[in-house]
Amino acid sequence: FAPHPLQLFCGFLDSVAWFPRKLADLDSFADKTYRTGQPLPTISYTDEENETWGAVYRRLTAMYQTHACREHQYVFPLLEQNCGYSDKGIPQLDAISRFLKDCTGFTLRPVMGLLSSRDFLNAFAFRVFYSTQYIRHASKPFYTPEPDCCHELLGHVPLFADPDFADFCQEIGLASLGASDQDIERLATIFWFTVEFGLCRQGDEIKAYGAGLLSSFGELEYSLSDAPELRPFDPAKTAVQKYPITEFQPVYFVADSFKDAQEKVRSFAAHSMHRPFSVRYNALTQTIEVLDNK
Ligand code: HBI
Ligand code: FE
Repeated sequence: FAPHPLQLFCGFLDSVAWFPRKLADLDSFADKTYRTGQPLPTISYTDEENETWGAVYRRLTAMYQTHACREHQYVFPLLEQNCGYSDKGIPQLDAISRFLKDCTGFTLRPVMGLLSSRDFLNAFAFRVFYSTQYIRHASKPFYTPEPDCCHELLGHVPLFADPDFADFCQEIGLASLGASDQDIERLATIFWFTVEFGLCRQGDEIKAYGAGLLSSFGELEYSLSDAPELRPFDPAKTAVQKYPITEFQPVYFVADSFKDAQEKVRSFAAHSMHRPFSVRYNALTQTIEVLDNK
């Protein structure tokens, strides 16, 4: 056989963890719910599930005008116009994924539960987000310990439609390809304090952009009160900050902008991570190019 162009010899790849180099490689992750190219499954939600969604939707959207960053506020009405977002029922992943693809090239894949940090972060290198489709139990509409569709669709999705935020997420994903276990841990912590619980400076104000905040009315209120400690986002420091996972965060990190945060993560990956090569995403072929020029 002639070798496939992606299989050409790269000696240093033997020394790092396997990573996806083309989009369809994501199909080999542990969760085999979905294969590249398939339509996204449409779910029939029960009346009770749609009512839980409606209660969460009304409560959170009432806070977005005062608490959410401007990018989230800009995109949200577009999701109502284009993707069926409303308090009447849970919107479907297929329409949302097609909308995001038009905005920033992001696409969604369905997933049954938590992936490993490595698999979950690696997918961001391809602008792919793994979204759960189930919803929290109706008995506790304002609490969930695990991601559910309220968290994914109200917290994460709006920001993936913003070009600078999409670039920022992909930068974390690219840094995670072939990273050591210790570096994956550091990137997962950066992810936690940005994509999940990030605050950002907008003019004279601080606003929320993290999905964990934008999907929890209690913590959204708390995060912008006087109670928590705020520190400037700095990847080297943020990456080693300890955090609780079942209580409100005592510390939040504030980004100056998504562009600035992306630049900082890029520099962190180049100088503070231990990888014998660098990578680049080729959007035309949807493949990762491995560069031997570290
Ligand atoms: N898997 N499906 C899914 N959703 C997440 O939000 C998620 C995950 N795996 C790991 C993870 N989040 C984070 O805790 C970080 O490790 C990236
Ligand atoms: Fe999340």
